[in-house]
Formats: sequence, C-alpha cells, structure tokens
Amino acid sequence: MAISLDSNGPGVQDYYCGTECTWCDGCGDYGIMAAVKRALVELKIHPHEVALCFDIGCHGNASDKMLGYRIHGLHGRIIPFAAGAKLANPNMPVIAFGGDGASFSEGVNHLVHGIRSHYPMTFVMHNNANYGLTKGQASSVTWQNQPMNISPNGIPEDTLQSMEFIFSLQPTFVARSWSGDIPQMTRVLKAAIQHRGFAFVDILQACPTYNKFTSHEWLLEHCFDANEKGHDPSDLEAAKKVAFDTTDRVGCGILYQNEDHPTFYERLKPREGVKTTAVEEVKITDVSGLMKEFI
Ligand SMILES: Cc1ncc(C[n+]2csc(CCOP(=O)(O)OP(=O)(O)O)c2C)c(N)n1
Repeated sequence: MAISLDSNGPGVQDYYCGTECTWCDGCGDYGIMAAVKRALVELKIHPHEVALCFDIGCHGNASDKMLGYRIHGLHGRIIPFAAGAKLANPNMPVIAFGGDGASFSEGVNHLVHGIRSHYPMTFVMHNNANYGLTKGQASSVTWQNQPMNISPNGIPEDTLQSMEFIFSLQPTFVARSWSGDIPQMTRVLKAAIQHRGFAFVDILQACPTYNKFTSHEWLLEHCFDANEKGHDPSDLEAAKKVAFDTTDRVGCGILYQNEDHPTFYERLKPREGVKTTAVEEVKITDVSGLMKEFI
C-alpha cells in the first residue's frame, strides 16, 4: 500500500462534508465514521488518496458525509466494487463498509471470496445486528428470541456464529471493536488499513432504534480490549478462543494478524514485474470495426 509520507498530512477538517447527517440520535455510525477519519488522518492519508466504498444501508449513507473518492454500491455488493478499485489501482488504500445484513446475507458470497482471494483491502462491518435502513428486521446475527420487526416472536433460524464462519475462511486479519470506543476503533482501523491482505473489521454497533439487546450500555459493560489483556494477534488458536467465546465478555482489538500470506495481486502471474497499474494502462481503443459486425 502506498501511503502518503507527506509530513503535512490532512486534518480531520479536510474530511468534513457539510451534508446533514440523517442517522438516529445515538447511532453508532457517528462513532465509527469519526474513528475512520481519525485513522486516515493519523496515517496521513488525504481524502484524494483513498477509495471509500459504501454498501447500501444506514452506514452507507456515510457516502455523502465525509470526503474521499466515494462509491455507493448495491446492497451486499460492495466487496467486488472495492476489490475492482484496488486491483485497478493497487497504490490506493481501499476501504469498504457494509452492514451485517449485507455481509452475512445478500452479499455473503462476496465476503467468502473476498477473504479467500486475499484482496488487499479493508472491510469494515457495521454490525448493528439488524437490517437498520429497512426498519429493524432480524439479520442472521440477531440474537434468538429477540422480538424484531416482521419477527415479533423471535427468529425461527439459528443465529449465525459469525466469527466461527470468518475463521473458517482462513483470514489473515480479523479485528473486533465497538462503536463507543473511538480510540480502540482508530487503532484497529490503522492496523487494518496497513495490512497487506484482506482485513476484516467487525464493529459492534449500537442501534438505539431497533437493537434493544446489544445497546451502547450493554457493549460498554461487556466489551474489553483483549490486546491490553495480553492477547497476541499472531497466535491463531488464541485468536479463535477470544473471537468465539463471547458468553460473558466480548474480546475486542486486533484478534488475528498474519502478514506472511501473499495477496491476490502478488499471486497474479501476468502482473509479475509490471511497474504500471491497470488504471495507468487504460487507453482509448477504436471499436468501430467490431461494432459494424453487429449492425
Ligand atoms: C439485493 C437487495 N436486497 C434488499 C434490499 C433492500 N434493503 C436496502 S437497505 C436494507 C437493509 C440494510 O441492512 P444492513 O446491510 O444490515 O445495513 P444497516 O442499514 O443496518 O446499516 C435492505 C434489506 C436492497 N436494496 N437490495
């Protein structure tokens, strides 16, 4: 990743966008996006140097609430958009944002292939454990027995064990944080942005309007910083233990990090030794002859 070493890095104000926020009072999206801006500023990345790719959902409305090169995709499809941007211009940091609905239902296939492809990008999952934008339906990570809109008696399905699922895909970077802890999210996001492969960042997000079971207060009480308690992110087995066991407390921080695995781009034989990026190789091609064949 080519991060600007300009000592005159941006300030948070450089990411400021005047569009009015429409998130509910107390929504975790405010804290998450504050941490994203802080991470970018601390890494001295200017708005014109980063691609910010937003899925559809409450979180996706951040696409017009901070500056940067921004894409607002289709529900569940932001990972392929973001991967395409990164492969076209590997020098540019690419951050994709998606909800738990998009990530574990509509776009779960893309999450699977994003992780196993080792696309060099960051994926931030705004995990409010429900479908926020469409007014609080259960997602696959909603707790069972929780009355939600459309399922007032609780969901009949099992709740997805999301971290077991993520670790089954042999990821190289897994972190968890929560929307009330801006310093921790900032630290985690900085490491994720600098990771050379696919960085999966699960942010447990307060949703005061629809999620009544993991509220800001619940998260404050249950989340702890596993790294501060001595968790070593290079230890895969220890990482799984912290990630899976959330019975009493929820371990946060950088859970697993492996910088030794090659990325998708590094495995692409045709790009070996090529100094230009795909985006620099774009040229105008005359297709009129080809079109004539169809007339
Ligand atoms: C393929 C597709 N399915 C469903 C929808 C309708 N839809 C738009 S936003 C949304 C909920 C988003 O939930 P989530 O991804 O968890 O994000 P949140 O709003 O909670 O941030 C749904 C179901 C859609 N736009 N496209």
